[in-house]
Amino acid sequence: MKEKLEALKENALKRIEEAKELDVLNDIKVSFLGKKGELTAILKGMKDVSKEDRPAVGQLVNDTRAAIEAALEKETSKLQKKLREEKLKREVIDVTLPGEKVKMGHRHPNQIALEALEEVFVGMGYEVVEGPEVEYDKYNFEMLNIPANHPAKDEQDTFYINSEILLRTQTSPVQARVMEQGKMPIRMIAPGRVFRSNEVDATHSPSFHQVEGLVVDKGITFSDLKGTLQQFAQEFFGKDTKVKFRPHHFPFTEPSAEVDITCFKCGGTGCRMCKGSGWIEILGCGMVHPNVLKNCGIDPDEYSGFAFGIGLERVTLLKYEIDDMRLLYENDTRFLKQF
Ligand code: 2U9
Repeated sequence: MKEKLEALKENALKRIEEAKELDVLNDIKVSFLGKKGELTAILKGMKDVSKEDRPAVGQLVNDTRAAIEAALEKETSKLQKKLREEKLKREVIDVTLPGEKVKMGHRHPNQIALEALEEVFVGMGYEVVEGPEVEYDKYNFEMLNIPANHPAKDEQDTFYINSEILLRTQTSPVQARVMEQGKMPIRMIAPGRVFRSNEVDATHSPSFHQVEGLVVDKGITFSDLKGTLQQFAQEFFGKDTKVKFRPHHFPFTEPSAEVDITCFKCGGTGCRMCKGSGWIEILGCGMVHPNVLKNCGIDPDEYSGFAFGIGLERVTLLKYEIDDMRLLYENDTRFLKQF
């Protein structure tokens, strides 16, 4: 028995020493110490050992097991250390290599123009308010004094979801919703995406952006509107900019006007930018129609207000002298990063 155990130990230690992989060490452990292992088999034979030899043989079995276990543990940690070192060597990082360039995004020219525009109006005490792009006919047309037979309501011009719901054609419904809440005074701008069934060309798109403004308080007059827009034009296009109000018609304002500014390129003498006229049209405006005030629950005998609408793409194209609106929607970074 003693010789058998000695031979077994020697064999085990030799195999452990020769093992080059953790899996092999595990196989050795199973084949000697496992349930069906060689040492376990010897233990089972203890019943044949005489009573007086049993303690000594038992001790020998335990010593053999301990020796094999110790050798396994030592070799396992040796192999683990070796594998770790090899892995570290393999994964060594050359910190002197040039890094990969992180591609940075860029604000869209529309967004740059919008932020500049917001800054002007926030500076005058206006709030920036946003609203839903999918609207009720009621807020987009009815409350704004746009009658059912108005051409803007034609399916050729407006994207309808159903007879009551549509994609807003202007951001005016945002103002209608604010007025409806009845908190006076109101001094707000409503920027956002609007939709019209337009064919795509250099100056039109089925989806574009507007910034509309609204002021409602006691005693607001057309002079307030003129002064406000004059201030805006000077801050946004340059301090020498002059404004001109031309009578116009909108269903939601009365009186209404279109506003031209002196050409910021030639200063008003006439150039390619202003098509020789010296003036550039930039927005529409007017005094809020009494019907609109009434529709939104405001007493027109007590309150008055002015409103204006700016096509964001239009001022972006002007500000950066871009000659085709489609460039704003193509998201070509070679174009976008110029601004
Ligand atoms: C309320 C009452 C009145 C908003 C206004 C305009 C004039 C205007 C155009 C600008 C460029 C449309 O996108 S565009 O072609 N808009 O000329 N918009 S007054 O008037 C309002 C708004 C809300 C409650």
